[in-house]
Amino acid sequence: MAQTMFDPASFTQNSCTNNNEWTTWFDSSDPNFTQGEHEITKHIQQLFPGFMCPDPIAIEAQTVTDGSPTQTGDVIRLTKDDGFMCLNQMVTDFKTKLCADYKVRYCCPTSSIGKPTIQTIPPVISTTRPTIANTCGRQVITPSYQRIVGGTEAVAHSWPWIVSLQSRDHFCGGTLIDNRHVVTAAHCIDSTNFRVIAGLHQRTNINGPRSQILGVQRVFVHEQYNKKTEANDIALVRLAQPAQFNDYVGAICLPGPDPQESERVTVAGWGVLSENGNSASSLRQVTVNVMNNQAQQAYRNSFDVRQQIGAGIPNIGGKDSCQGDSGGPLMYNANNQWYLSGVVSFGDGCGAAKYPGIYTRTSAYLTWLRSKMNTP
Ligand SMILES: [Ca+2]
Repeated sequence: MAQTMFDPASFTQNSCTNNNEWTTWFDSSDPNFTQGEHEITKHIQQLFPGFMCPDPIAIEAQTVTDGSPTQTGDVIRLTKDDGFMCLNQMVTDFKTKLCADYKVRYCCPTSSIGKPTIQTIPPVISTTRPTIANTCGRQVITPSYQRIVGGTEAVAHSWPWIVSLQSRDHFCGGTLIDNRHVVTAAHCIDSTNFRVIAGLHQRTNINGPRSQILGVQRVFVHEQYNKKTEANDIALVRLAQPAQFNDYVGAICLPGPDPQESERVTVAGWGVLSENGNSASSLRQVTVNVMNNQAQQAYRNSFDVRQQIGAGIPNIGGKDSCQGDSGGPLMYNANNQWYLSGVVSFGDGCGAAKYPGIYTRTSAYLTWLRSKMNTP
């Protein structure tokens, strides 16, 4: 199968000269079985406006691992305007072949790199900020960046997208992805008989001035959620009334860039402080590192890196996240916006060394989430 590395095909590595130059490499998505693998030009322009240009001259694609796109056997399409697409999932005989992970870069006029394609929308200081790509994942109250083994109390309202699912008390965390929808873990849901509390810091202060108590209209649990293996541990909650966005309540971004091995990510929740302990009274946070390799070794039979992320504190163990944090966010900061990279799913105890916490990889479920968000 003919595979083009450059578009236009007549282009070569050395063609990008004179007043043009190659951008940095972009790897904005990971391959998965449902969606294949895509590095979309528009998406990259939105995600990395400082490193991209509005009108690229050419595109180059390579595999992330060995830089050799012609060895993979994937069915691909490459155009500078649309980007890179692996189409295995659309072609008979290729449906079961997982696409390799690709990265792309663009040849751009030097003067236009970093010139945003989309006009920057000025910050709206109102209670009705729209949840478009420019405003999601940005908080008014700056979070603590201290890295403390075992976690630390969060700065109040510095994670405005985190919500508490409560029946009698807090039982799981969740994350606002717009003003009507909360992402949580499938294993958190056994009925629709709970409330969602936004704008919360002290777990029990649900009648506080910044708290919003929101009813539940509908819950979508992933159809392939497997209680035994915790595969597809993701659910979407539709609120009965929209959350009011303000300085204390807002939405996180959906991926977006995915954190790579050993990169830092942050987990926050009211989860128990030690195994079989009590829930925390205030929201807590901990910074951990992506440890997919260790997760693979620790949970050989149940860890799938295409659909899950492993994260913990290398060599020290210490607390990562415990069961009370379930459903809450694994957050990744890229270009000053926070992304919902994972949903707290399971772990072997609370931060035992060599057993990273396991998170449902949100980027593998974007199509699922969007289809549920659009379901009446
Ligand atoms: Ca990729």
